[in-house]
Amino acid sequence: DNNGYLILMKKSLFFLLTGLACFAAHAQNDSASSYTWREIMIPMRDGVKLHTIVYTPKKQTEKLPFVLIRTPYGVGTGYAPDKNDYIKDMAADGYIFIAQDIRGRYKSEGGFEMTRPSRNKKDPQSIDEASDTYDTIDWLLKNIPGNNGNAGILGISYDGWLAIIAAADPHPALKAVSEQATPYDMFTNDDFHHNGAFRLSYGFEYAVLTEAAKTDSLYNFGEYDTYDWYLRLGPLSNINKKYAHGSLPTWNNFMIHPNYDDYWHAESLRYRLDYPKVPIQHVGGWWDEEDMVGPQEAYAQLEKKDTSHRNFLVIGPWLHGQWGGDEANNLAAIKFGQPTGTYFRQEIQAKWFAYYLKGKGDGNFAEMTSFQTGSNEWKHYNTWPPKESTIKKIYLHADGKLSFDKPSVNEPTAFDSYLSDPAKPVPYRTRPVEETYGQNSHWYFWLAANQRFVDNRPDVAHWLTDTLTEDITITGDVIANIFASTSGTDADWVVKLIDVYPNVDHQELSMSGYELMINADILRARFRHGFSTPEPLTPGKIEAYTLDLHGADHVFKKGHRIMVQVQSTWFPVYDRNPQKYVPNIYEAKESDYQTATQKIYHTAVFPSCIELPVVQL
Ligand code: PG9
Repeated sequence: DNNGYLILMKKSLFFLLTGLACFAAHAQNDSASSYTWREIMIPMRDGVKLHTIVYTPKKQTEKLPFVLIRTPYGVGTGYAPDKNDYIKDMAADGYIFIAQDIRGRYKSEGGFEMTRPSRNKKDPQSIDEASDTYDTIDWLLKNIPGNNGNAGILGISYDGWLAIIAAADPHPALKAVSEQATPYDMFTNDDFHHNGAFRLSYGFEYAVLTEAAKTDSLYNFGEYDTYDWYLRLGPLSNINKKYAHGSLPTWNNFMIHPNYDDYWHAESLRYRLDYPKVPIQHVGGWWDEEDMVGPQEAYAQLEKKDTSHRNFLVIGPWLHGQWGGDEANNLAAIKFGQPTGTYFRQEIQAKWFAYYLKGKGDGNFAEMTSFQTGSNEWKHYNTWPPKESTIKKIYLHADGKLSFDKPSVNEPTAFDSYLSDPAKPVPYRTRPVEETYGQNSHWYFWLAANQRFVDNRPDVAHWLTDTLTEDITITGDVIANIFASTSGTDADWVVKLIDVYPNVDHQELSMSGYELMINADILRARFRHGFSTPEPLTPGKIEAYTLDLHGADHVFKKGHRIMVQVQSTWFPVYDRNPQKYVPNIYEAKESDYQTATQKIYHTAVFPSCIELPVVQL
């Protein structure tokens, strides 16, 4: 319901802008809290001091471990640890909590650098976020009495990235890490690009948020529906020409690094993670609108070298950070029938830290804990993806049909076609597209929004199964294999896998025919042979495109249908592809943007399909 939306939205905004880490500045005088706090400046190896808040239980009867949260979003407002929904279940066990502003943000000294690259270890004065965490832990062990010699770190999103970076180069006292919604690689996934397609509104607004000032800032668009603003903007170069004037370092880097080059490698976890050096838990949401891919990829990469069983994955039915404070009985309109967020914080997060930092509990954690949607049950897997799933291909057919039968026709006309017009791009969510972190923003839920709002657009193709006569469970990775051609020389392909609810739901009318996206992603076709080697397309040539749609754990229920949608714009979260090949899209001119006729094939030779990891019962 709408009220639920609003409450959740405000909470998410609060989490983001105050960084979840923000325990109480006023807790010192809070007689109802069992924690006191003090504010200190901790010196790093290069002399820069970081603003840090130390929260200690008022009655400490034993030596306690440290739990750190480091954040760019500002510490010092919010609630005491035992009043903060994110960590209150841990606070009940007793820890010394540490909240720190990272370099260059809020009350810390030094300069901020977006997802700062690794330091040069030959230079002892050089710093990065791992060395700042190392120096902080070192200082705490020596200067804060009553500690048990262990430290842990957790955090969501940027704070989660900071946690995994600390684990990549850890202090010996660091014994437990929970990275939650970390970005993995900003060119291939997560906040700034997906498969090379640029996240325009997110990239611009996030650069403003963190780089326009030392504290968080929102851009003043002067209008409510930013879809109009971004469309009127025209070519991307206009951001600097008209508005930012070169003042946002991250935006400037977007403009000069159009391909997957050393700049992107330097900040990517792909090149920074080796093996799990400390026990690490990766936590993510199936509908995380910002960093859904990060925890899945980081887990998969470390798992290859996890010889001592220290690498774990947890994914729930959540939007970005929802597990950090919400009961999460539902995600917008989608109901789970139980408080999945509370369960995570009490049964998974608190127990994880109690075991690794305090030796409490049996340490019997599942390799992968997943909240399976559709069935609405928690599941535990010994491997991820589970070996029990087998790939079944679901194929596109003529007349908008989707089925497990491979197409047998071979007529050259066996395709669906649409005209993609960059002047009228498909909105990624219903308009008005409010500023990402602005008032009343629906940004947070867009991946779980009803896709019916676009399924009858002439520039969105769709295919649909018959009504399912039995449940179909998919657990594992979903991959799209699309055969397509374009009349242009570059293109974007967006593929969505959708659960279509029954036409009429008498119990809950608003869910009738709901089109819930289960997996979706975008590929910028110039990068089909590699993200560092863009290549133009040949007009009319049919090519195979593979899109990793990432993990799912979902039951398409009997009575539902499965839908696939394909489109070539997803605006303004993704910029418009000019559809004419230019060496650098960030330097494209207005006149480079052109319409293109897209064809998606479904013949025996070009059988477009989605690979589903089906669990056979
Ligand atoms: N998604 C945000 C972010 C993380 C890391 C880098 C840039 C952006 C966040 O919510 O913190």
